[in-house]
Amino acid sequence: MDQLQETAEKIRTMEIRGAGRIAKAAAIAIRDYVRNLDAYTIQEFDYKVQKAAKTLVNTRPTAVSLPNAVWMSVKYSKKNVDGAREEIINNANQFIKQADDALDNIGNIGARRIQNGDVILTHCNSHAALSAITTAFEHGKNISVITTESRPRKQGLLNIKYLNDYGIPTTYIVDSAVRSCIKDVDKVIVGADAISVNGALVNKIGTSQLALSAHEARVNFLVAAETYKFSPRTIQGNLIEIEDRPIDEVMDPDKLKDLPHVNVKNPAFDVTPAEYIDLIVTDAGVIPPGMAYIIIKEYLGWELSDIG
Ligand code: RI2
Repeated sequence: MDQLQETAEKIRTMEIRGAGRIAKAAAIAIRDYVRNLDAYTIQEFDYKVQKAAKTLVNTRPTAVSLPNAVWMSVKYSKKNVDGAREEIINNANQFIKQADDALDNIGNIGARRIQNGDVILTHCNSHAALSAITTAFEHGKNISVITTESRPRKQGLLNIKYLNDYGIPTTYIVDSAVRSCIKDVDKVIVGADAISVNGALVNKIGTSQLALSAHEARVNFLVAAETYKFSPRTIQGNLIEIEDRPIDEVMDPDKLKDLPHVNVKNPAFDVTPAEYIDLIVTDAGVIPPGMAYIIIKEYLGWELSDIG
């Protein structure tokens, strides 16, 4: 369990971050845990697997990719320990491959939506959004990017390093500069931590303000999201929990000592309603947000709506 606990801690502290990457890290952790798990009975095996799964799922509450990856991995039908072990290892490996393939597919499908000469605005650091952007560039499209800083953790710094390595011209702006820059933008492309059955997007805090600005300026707003980022539980009316992160990500708590009337909030995500989203680029193809239910039904299934 030590290694699994270590991965869980890295996800919780965001040493491993990004909705896709935490899902993959969790699938690897559960696979490796199960591989060496000692259990005399299937009941003991099941108890330990469920406990390990919950340890991973409870690290971050918002990105639905995490419970989807874990619950897709730990399902088994065999009634003996070795059979169940093998099934879980196979499921996890399948998920890991699916996650890698999904990023490539999103790159190719998303790149077709990007035109030569486009200026693309992105927010936070999304591998899925960057896959579409860098693939378009590799296909010879002459594009440039504007990236927000993405306070408080400044994931925009990851974007400028990554895009610079590709040789893609990139401009770095503070989050509050979005509205003044939106007139220069052809498309917004962001990632997703979760997409609900009604097509609403949960993504890094600031995404919904960006979507409002894009809507006002009639700039297309695209979301790049693997099918496993759709939330089956929202079919049953469950809301997606928004993670509140520690305030020391925003400011030094010592500065508050002499300010007894001041409170600091640090919500990590916000919700962008479906009406501000033009398209969702998934690994299964491009959909309007109103088709989110189809993705959940076809690619995730009802089973996950009870647990995931
Ligand atoms: P990919 C991130 O969450 C950002 O909100 C980003 O847009 C989203 O995950 C998707 O990222 P955080 O872990 O899976 O930085 O596309 O809180 O890489």
